[in-house]
Amino acid sequence: MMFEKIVIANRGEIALRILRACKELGIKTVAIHSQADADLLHVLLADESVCIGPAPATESYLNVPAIISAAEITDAMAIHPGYGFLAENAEFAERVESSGFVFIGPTPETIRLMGDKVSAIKAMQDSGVPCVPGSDGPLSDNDQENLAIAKRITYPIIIKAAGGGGGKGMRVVHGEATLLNNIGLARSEAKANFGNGTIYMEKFLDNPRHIEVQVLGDGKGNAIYLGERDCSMQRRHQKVVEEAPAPGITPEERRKIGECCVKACEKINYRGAGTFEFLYQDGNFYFIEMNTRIQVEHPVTELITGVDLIKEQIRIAAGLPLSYKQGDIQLRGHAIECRINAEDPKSFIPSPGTIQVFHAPGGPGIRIDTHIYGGYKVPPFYDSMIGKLIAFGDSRDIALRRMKNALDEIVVEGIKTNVPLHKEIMSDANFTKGGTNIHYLEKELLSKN
Ligand code: MV4
Repeated sequence: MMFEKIVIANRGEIALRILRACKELGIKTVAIHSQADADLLHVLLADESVCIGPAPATESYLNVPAIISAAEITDAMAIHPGYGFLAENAEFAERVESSGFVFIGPTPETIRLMGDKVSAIKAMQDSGVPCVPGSDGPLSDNDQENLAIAKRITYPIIIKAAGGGGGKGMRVVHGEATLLNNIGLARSEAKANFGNGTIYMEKFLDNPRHIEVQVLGDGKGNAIYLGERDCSMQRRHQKVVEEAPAPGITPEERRKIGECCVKACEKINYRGAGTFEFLYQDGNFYFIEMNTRIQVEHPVTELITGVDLIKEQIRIAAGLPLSYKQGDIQLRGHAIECRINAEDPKSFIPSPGTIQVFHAPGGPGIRIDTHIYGGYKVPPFYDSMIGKLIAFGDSRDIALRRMKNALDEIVVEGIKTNVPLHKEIMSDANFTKGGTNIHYLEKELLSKN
């Protein structure tokens, strides 16, 4: 039975994306927003809107009681968290469920299992997903043990926080002399940053690509994979460009790693959309963490599979079966996504303000997921991403050509954006060849300027 009304507990382009999926499914929408976001496009388009607090996210989009109250006073059935904010917060998912609403996402248990990087790795090892050689569990406070683990793994090694992820709380150690001191520092930083001093160790991979696998699970033991995305073009753990499929990955590699992920999903009864993050180096995949949310870059997968991932999330949460069997998933063509940020293209300093002129690019294979419009005021309180420009084509070359043309067409006046950086990336010889690794943008492309 499909929901009648859903609360969209997010803002910006993903809130608009969720609203569009709801409208296609005939579901009424409730837009919650902060006092600074009353002029957001999805707020203007939603059936109902509720102001839940002042601008700061802690007092609005992270304000659990206010979000739950908004669902109660509008008599909604479910809450979609989008990405960021509370999307991977197990306590929020629990509060939503215990308040009588459906959390559109995995169960709180699964969110917690994957939120702890040590238990996530253990779960993956138990179902045969290839992981990075490492400590296979948390580091004890026994110096001799830790020295022996690092020796077995061989240097350089990387120390990570179990409560970390997304690049927070990592330390690379190149030799035995500094290991124990770094373990001590990592443990105290983990405790300070995540309230959890648990740390673990892995072999440090020095030139990996970042490739992630998209999955959908119905929560009843069935799951499918929808190919992979290459997200290696990143700066300080912020993705800039993503694409699907990953250049150079063969159909055989795709099938093998995809089936591994599906087996893991079936074993834990995974419910909803999820992403398995891998490092890819020397022809091998190494699992590093799992994201239990829809991701910013989901459109590139939608374009090469024809699957609407947000609609699937909502259907799964409503207890409906997956719309597809694995055999239905055929990848066609290539998609590239450029994240458009309101920031200075050289300094990356955020550039909020009023958009005087906005002209969206178009033509065959061009999709733009954005909430901005002429006259919209980009607030300074939140993430600087104002949209995603995605180009699809039968080949990577066509997608690339279409992206370059779209970047020449797009007009955003009144604020600075990183469009010039995207033009540079799309014309870069190595990016054009495909397969650049996670260091390329910072070490090669940006260091040239
Ligand atoms: C690594 C690694 C090299 N070796 N683990 C960064 C964020 C989080 N996803 C894990 N990360 C990394 N883990 C091992 N064993 C390098 C990174 C890394 C990275 C990974 C993916 C995308 C961008 C990155 C940027 C810097 C470091």
